[in-house]
Amino acid sequence: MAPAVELFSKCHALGLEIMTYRLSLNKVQRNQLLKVDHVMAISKNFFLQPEELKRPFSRKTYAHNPFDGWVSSEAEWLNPRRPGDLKEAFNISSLRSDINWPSSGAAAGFKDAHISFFLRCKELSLRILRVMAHSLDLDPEVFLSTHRLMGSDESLTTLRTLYYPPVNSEKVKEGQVRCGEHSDYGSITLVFQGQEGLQVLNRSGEYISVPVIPGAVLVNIADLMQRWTGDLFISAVHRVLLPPAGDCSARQSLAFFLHPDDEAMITCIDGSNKYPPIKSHDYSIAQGNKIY
Ligand SMILES: O=C(O)CCC(=O)C(=O)O
Ligand SMILES: [Fe+2]
Repeated sequence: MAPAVELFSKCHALGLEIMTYRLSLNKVQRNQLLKVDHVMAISKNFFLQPEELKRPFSRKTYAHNPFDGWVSSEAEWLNPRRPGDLKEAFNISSLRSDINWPSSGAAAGFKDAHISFFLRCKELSLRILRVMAHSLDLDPEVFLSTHRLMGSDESLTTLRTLYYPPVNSEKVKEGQVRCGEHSDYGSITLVFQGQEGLQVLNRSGEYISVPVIPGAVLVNIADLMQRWTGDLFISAVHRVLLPPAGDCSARQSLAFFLHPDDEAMITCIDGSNKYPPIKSHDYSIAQGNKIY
């Protein structure tokens, strides 16, 4: 059995004790992914600019997708029971050439770096979907037919670059964290951590810290994949807490949220009605609206 198939099969057989999987890549893939550092460096240049230079790219200024664009600190709460998350983000879902992405000054190269990273993640995620289907003894193409429109206005698949600024402990509100507890809504998410901080909830109800392993990509199962597979894969609840007291460092990460195409109907693959059929776009928009 190929190692990646075995990895997913084992996770499934073990009852998904840790619901996030690490996928180690071969040398060629690793070289491609070294560009992670480049994408993070360009993102950081964008985030470190004064607010007035970032505001023109704010979320909601893009007609094609209400989630695309810059999200300022405390404007999003992934756990609505906590105060706003101490992070900034920039979301990209459409690769249309007429979109007004940051391009001048410190943000030169932002658009090209992110678009090419989006395309690399797209290719990798299709391969992962094939492996996941294989690990469940399903037709390897079963998930692919509904992931054909990534990068167009008919798919919510999103590349998100995240910047967690240094924390000023005197200004932190009660219960405030860098990224509140949540699961992602689509099919899978690829996560690239620049620094540690991400924690994933296991079946025993404990949060486990996810180490940073050079050359490894983290694959998080998201909600629609759980519904689709009737709980054979379980979506991973995760969070990023504040750094330890006295740690004034910033943190960066990149997340590629894979979503089935907008019109795809997600129906349990075993033919059961464990979860009623739902349109991918309807589910994700409803979930997305809860966090702002
Ligand atoms: O920063 C991270 O490591 C994870 C971010 C995340 O979970 C999210 O934006 O959905
Ligand atoms: Fe997440």
